[in-house]
Amino acid sequence: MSEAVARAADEVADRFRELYGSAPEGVWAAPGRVNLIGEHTDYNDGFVMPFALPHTTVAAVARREDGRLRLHSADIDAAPVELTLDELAPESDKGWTAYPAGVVWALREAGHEIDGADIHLASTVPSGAGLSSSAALEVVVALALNDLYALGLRGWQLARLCQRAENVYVGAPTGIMDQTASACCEDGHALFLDTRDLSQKQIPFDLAAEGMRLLVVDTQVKHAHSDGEYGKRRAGCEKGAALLGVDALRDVAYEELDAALDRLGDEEEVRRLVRHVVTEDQRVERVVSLLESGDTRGIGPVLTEGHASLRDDFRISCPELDMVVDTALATGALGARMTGGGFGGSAIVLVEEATVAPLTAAVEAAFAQAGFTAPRTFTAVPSPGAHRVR
Ligand code: GAF
Repeated sequence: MSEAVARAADEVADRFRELYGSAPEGVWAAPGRVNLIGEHTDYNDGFVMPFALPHTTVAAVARREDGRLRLHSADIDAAPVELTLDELAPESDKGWTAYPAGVVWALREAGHEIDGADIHLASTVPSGAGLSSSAALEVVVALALNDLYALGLRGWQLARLCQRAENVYVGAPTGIMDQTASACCEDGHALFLDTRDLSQKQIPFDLAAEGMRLLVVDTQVKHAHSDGEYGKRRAGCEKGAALLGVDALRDVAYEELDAALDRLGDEEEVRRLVRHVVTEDQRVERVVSLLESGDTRGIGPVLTEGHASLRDDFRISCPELDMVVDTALATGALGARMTGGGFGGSAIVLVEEATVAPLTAAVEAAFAQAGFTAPRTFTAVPSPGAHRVR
């Protein structure tokens, strides 16, 4: 376990005692994620390849027997929020508590007996940065309750319940990638996930050993998934699948893409969405085979292609994300692209170790010159998925 997580666990346990007057029964951690490749493919039954970040949400938790749920976050300077389990209702809450409360609601709705809980949370996952702070929050609560109530659910089952919490309780129409990444990723690996059946393959991903780094550049442009544009893309993809007579765009083979696009006739917007999803699935498969054949540097151009597709076909980039990508490529990056849902958030940059400093400086200078808020850059190291800390 990392020292940072151990320290965070001590802090949440201490604060839990102050807030609730007794010790927690345990402390759990769940990470944010960065997605290497496979964007907006998850709700099309396609492929994704995220890995867990060292940034985590930690939760100190104890059961209650009175049907009450008490929630507190280290970020909020107020008393715990108190809820009654029987009164939890979808879309009744627009604040941060909707995520943990939604998980409790989804567990109970699925027939699991949860009698109540006291929860104190703290997170180092930047919020609104496209790094899955919401999924980390959901998964840590799901895992803690799974352990305490001995529900016996596996990581992918918890991910499905967390997705349901987000879709139905919170009201954000997201896919399954982020929750599965947080629940199932492994230290030192990227997760090749088939979102249709949640089958998984852990792919070793140790860039430092090969003299490279993956930088995450948080543009500081906040994004939100419930605000419409994400849902519109999802609806457009579903329309494309319906027009093509398939269950999901995953079922359109890359080799049949041109014929499929012809069949879409003058549905120009749907054509662009379909082209992105089908080519993106193929990019994930290319990245997997490049990594498996030991050609890690070869994935750079594939990442960059992915950015062009998200920018031009899916149309979810923004000037700040494009600036990171363009500046990084002009400064010698092996590849770069936006990551996550889009409309802000973060970009990733694959770079030789020696280029990290000049590239970071060039991106900062470009942002300053454009009058953009200064970006925050860190090196992403594949880290453990959700686990019990103590
Ligand atoms: C967000 C969603 F939550 C994911 O499900 C996924 O669709 C992603 O955007 C885009 O790949 O993170």
